[in-house]
Amino acid sequence: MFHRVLVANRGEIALRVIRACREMGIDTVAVHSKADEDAAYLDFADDRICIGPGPSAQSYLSIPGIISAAEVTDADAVHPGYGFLSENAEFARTCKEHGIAFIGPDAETMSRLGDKASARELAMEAKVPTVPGSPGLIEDPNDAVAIAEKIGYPVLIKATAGGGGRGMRVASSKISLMSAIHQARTEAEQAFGEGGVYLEKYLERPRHVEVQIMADNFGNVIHLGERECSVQRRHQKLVEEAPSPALDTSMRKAIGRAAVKMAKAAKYSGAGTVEFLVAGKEFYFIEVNCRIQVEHPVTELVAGIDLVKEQIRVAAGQKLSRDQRNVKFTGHAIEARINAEDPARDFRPSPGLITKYIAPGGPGVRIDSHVYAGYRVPPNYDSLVAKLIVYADTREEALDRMSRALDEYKIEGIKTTIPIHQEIVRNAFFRRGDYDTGFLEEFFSV
Ligand code: MV4
Repeated sequence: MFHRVLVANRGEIALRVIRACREMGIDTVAVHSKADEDAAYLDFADDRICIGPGPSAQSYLSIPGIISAAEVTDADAVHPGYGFLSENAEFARTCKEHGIAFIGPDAETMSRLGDKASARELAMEAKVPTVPGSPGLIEDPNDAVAIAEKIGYPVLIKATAGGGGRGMRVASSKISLMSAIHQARTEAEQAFGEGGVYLEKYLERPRHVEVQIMADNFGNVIHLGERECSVQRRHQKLVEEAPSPALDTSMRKAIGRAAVKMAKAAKYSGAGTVEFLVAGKEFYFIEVNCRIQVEHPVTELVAGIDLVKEQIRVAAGQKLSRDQRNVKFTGHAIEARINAEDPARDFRPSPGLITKYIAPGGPGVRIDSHVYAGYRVPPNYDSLVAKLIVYADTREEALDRMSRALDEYKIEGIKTTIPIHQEIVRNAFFRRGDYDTGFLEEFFSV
């Protein structure tokens, strides 16, 4: 097992990783920027090291900075958390070259899956259902037109370097397709320095369902069930739940198997997420995320597994702690992302000093957060201040528990997303499980 893990992240996920390491008897080093130097969670690590003078995200994005920090602190592994360098193949490769274990899949797997068109091709090869569309990148716009006429408009042009909703363009006719390809290319070249685009049939208001997978370095792969992630705004998720109210038993089984098939085809190792769009009774692969995700706690609660500990174990060369038969799902979990944003003002960021902080508790309530009264939310990073996760035997009880926990939650000094969560959890459609990716825009005019 590792001796010392460098936690290459900040905020709640840094604390989440520190907690897992502490329980496993592994020393931790927390890195921090100057802007984060007073954050109390840094004291939970065994050691801390400043990796950047500036207030911006740059410190946490510096490969030389993080590698140097690992070397001077004698860390034998790096946990990248989510965001920042977590899906950067070059970072994973550099860690390896320096004899530091990267807690995640290897660089080759990450670059193959990080390229969306290439991930899609791999899914097709593995006979995992994909959205009808181009077999690979679009070379000639005339090929795209031919495909679009065959599958029918509207179609969606996606940047292969994109993902998470960036660099997409809908087209409803031949003319608009020609310009969509051109625009998507130009935009992708600008944003990612990679102009490759591919085409998919445009699905109207699909559901976003993702499957948690876990793999070791001996070819063993399991799934830990799905998460329903359709409550989002501008590609930022706000609520996630497990299991998905959209799936019946047979679809659940099929989507889990498809995710495992995809992970095996990619020779995956570590924790990952296979994303699907669900439309009616069909599901289609769209992307793989090569990291632990923000919403991983809902899976931990229903599958009874600590995903961060398991990531660390498999990165240290251990076999998966259980096989698929030993994964049993019970109950229902819901996560509400509490962001420092003002939902009444277009979710404008609301950083600043937290003057009062009372967190909910009691049965079935979990809070993953690094904040407290007296903590100043810096303006430079993403606005997540806490994840409120509830667990109960049934979905209905979980909804009531969430409602109760949100009522108990008192955060003053900054605006938060708590009020909109209270509305969502009481919304009749949401309570029925009758929602898709258009839900928030439709009901909350956000
Ligand atoms: C789509 C789609 C409709 N049809 N692909 C957006 C994020 C990226 N991961 C994939 N996305 C979508 N891909 C086809 N062929 C609609 C979306 C989409 C979406 C997907 C998941 C969650 C929220 C979304 C919001 C708008 C659009």
